[in-house]
Amino acid sequence: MKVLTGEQYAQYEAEGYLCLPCFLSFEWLQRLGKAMDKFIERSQSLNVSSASILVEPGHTPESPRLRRIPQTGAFDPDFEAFGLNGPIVDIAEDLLGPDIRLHHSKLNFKWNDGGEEIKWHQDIQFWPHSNYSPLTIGVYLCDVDDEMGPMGVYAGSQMGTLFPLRNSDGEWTGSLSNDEISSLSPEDIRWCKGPRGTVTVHNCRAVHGSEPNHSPRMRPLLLHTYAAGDAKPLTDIMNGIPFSNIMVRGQEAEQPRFAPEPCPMPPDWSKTGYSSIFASQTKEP
Ligand SMILES: O=C(O)CCC(=O)C(=O)O
Repeated sequence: MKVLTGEQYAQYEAEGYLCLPCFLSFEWLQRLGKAMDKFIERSQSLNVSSASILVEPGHTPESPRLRRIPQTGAFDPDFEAFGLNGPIVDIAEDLLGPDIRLHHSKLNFKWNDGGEEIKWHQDIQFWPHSNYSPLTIGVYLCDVDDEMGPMGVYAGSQMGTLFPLRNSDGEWTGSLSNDEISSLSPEDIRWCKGPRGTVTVHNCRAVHGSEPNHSPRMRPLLLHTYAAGDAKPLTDIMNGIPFSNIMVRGQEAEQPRFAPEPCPMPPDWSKTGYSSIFASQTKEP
């Protein structure tokens, strides 16, 4: 093991998530904080979203409301270095083994005074792979408390049902229905929060989400999804997208490994393009 303890590994296997308070070094937090600040500054010349900065409805140059930086490493060298070989890649190696692909990355801001909810969902149906190794590692770039919409995970849900993320008419919603949520036990929810530099890990099958941020403080969460080298993506959602689908350690497997349990598929986004979980969950274009 490079950075995790045996106990942490066992917890991830059993519960499908980890929350590691103050995992990141001060030096990394400085570098990532400066990178984040540059995007906030740049957003002050934008009226609408750009390729590198997605803004919330209500954003103005004078009063920025950032929603997300997609493909972080494509737009900033410190984000790039972090995703390719930062300390979170050691966490990925402990959990996935030596062969690791970065599937994608993003910085979710959840701006203060109303930053949006992310409804309960599982990730793998957005981008099915041949097996269920993919996991997402998050880093809070500010202190995060209960009021700020921390990410919540249903512990153990990675071993349960894979929900279709569609409504009763079969339309894609990108989230669990109320009936599906009520099949889960609320006492299993773990809210992942902590000081700046706290790291979260969740498996691609784990049911997770977060509430709106009504606090006066924004909640930036830098997210990277990694998969084992033998997990083959089954859709082309990330094809041609910079800083996505790249091996960061070891070798791609010559033969993918297929898990026996089938995965519900998302809509065919090959013509329209995929925009974001926010669009899926709110029917924004
Ligand atoms: O930003 C969050 O709170 C959760 C992010 C998430 O669930 C996702 O992007 O899949």
